[in-house]
Amino acid sequence: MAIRELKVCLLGDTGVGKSSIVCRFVQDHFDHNISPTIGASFLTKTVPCGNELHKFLIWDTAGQERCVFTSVLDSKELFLTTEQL
Ligand SMILES: Nc1nc2c(ncn2[C@@H]2O[C@H](COP(=O)(O)OP(=O)(O)O)[C@@H](O)[C@H]2O)c(=O)[nH]1
Ligand SMILES: [Mg+2]
Repeated sequence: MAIRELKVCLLGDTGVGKSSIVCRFVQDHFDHNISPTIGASFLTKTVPCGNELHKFLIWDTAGQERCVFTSVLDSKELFLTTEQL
């Protein structure tokens, strides 16, 4: 079965729920006491989609990035921005 890689980068202010969204997507879990992200974290999740497997490569940023990630941004295929929930 073919594997398609999808790169995802979450951007948004600290505390708006980026890591919680990732946790729900990857582990189907919500943690009321989730730890603040330091720097950035990287997670993957593979889900079947038709005749393919879609492998999500997820960069979850800390929320304080302004310029550091500009060089990374160009290579990502999907950006999710979050506002205060
Ligand atoms: N009530 C509620 N709290 C949330 C939700 N999503 C995240 N939180 C809480 O908001 C806080 C910050 O979430 P976090 O995912 O760490 O935000 P991040 O800094 O953007 O990664 C944590 O205490 C979470 O438990 C939500 O949908 N509902
Ligand atoms: Mg976080």
